[in-house]
Amino acid sequence: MTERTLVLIKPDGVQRLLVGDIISRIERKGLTLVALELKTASDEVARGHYAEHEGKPFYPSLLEFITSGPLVAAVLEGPRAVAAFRQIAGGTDPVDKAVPGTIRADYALNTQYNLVHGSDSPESAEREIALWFPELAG
Ligand code: RTP
Ligand code: MG
Repeated sequence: MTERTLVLIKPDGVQRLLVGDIISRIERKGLTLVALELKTASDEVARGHYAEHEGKPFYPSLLEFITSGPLVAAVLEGPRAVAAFRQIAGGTDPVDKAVPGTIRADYALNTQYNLVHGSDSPESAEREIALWFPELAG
């Protein structure tokens, strides 16, 4: 059964010229790009996207970071797309958790500036796709 996931290449990935590399990894994994767009997150979209983290100590700096410049938003499709993208992204902490060979382990040092976001469940994916690509929701 096919599944969709919402991916962001965060502003650090755009600034560091890693967009091509990250998209290449997605394509090599076999996930299909359904939507791909350069966007700058409004405060409203950022708050909606990271609502689950409201109140946590890192929330204000997370909002500032995610709205700090252009990012790439994408919808990927494929079997187990949610887990498949999180596998190639690696764990949240790029040093302690991400396994070598993953995007975060290979290119990041810092838990905040960890280059990519991937939905954490099919339900989150539905919600996030509706937020970032309302024309695709449903
Ligand atoms: P994401 O939502 O961005 O895909 O990352 P994730 O599921 O691996 O991690 P999550 O717990 O959802 O955290 C969301 C993002 O918040 C930043 N963060 N900073 N300073 C910190 O301790 C901390 N913890 C999380 C990261 O940018 C993380 O990806
Ligand atoms: Mg998350």
